[in-house]
Amino acid sequence: MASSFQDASALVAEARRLYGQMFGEEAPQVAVCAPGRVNLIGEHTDYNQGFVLPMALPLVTVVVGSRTSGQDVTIATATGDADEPHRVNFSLCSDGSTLAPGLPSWANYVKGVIQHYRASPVPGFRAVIASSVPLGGGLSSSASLEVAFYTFLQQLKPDDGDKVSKALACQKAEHTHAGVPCGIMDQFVSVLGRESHALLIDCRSLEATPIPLTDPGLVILITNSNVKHSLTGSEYPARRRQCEEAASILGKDSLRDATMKNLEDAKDRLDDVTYRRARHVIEEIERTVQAAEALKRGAYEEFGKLMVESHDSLRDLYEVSCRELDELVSAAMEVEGVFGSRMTGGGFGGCTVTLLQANAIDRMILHLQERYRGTPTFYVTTPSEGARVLSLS
Ligand code: GAF
Repeated sequence: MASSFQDASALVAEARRLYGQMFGEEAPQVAVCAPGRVNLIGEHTDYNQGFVLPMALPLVTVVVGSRTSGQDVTIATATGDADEPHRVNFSLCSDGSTLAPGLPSWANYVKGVIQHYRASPVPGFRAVIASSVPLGGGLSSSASLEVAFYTFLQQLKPDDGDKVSKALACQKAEHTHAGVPCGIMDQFVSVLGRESHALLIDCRSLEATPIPLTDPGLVILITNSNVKHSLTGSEYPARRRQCEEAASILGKDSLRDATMKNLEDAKDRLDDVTYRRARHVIEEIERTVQAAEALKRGAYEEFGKLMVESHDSLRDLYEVSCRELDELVSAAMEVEGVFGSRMTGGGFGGCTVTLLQANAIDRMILHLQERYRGTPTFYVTTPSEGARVLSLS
């Protein structure tokens, strides 16, 4: 059966308990949360200024805490990796070296957000993190942590920016403090996600079109392969470089401006790998726009077909899938009532997303459990709201 997960109020209760243990009787002043995301289609297109179609999840990262009078920061996490300390202290009043990335690695996301916060300097604080977003599962646990902390800092000392500048600051934190040259998708949807809607995001203009996803006959199933995914290796930056190289050979600012005709005309000047990377991006941008149109019309068969094309392209041209994700997608496509399935997020492990008829959900989960050689986790999910302040009463 699908996994149950703690909702935001259960996570707040958990974080408050830990806060009480760490800081005595004093109650936290602020509670906020920010969601993880699942991307329905449009993979590795965001840093090429293309389109993406993600939705925010009910899986969230919660931060509770209080402003303090000094310039010291103490943060604890209820949900970090077992092999790293769950608590960190640092001071804000130094030469800045305490905000340099270091260990524990989860604290780097927080340090990055402090560094790029638009109303710096930030005051000292105490905070506790609790999250239901699986770590390294390709559902943007890191973006949800960044955006949750930014939202927390806004409660301590308001900034003057809009929501898009908030997403951009969190993206910068990921670049400078996690070393991942990511696009804007994850932070954007974690800030601006809308309940009952997916967002078609134009990653060049940073405008988003909400697309309703409320059909009770439709289910979105996330399957975590439980193969840990990490974008901090060299593969993600390498893909980004290959795309930039292809755009430059085509004489374009980005692959968003390139057509398949441009690519075919320049084929002799590109090596095979660069050609395949560029082809994935150019076709995936087109697929994403078509998929958004199909979703608006309720044309789920068409949407599903585009999802499978996207997966095949990520597997064969972009080479970011893995055996486990391929196995899950193939197995999902064998079930009656499925519309489409694909890997989601950066790749190299993590999750698949599957669109299916609501009445097919039980047989889908049973089938995947039977066919997948690993141990999957399932989330039946709906589009949720972006980052928000929570009640402490
Ligand atoms: C990761 C990145 F953080 C995103 O910006 C995006 O590039 C995605 O991989 C692939 O579509 O989640």
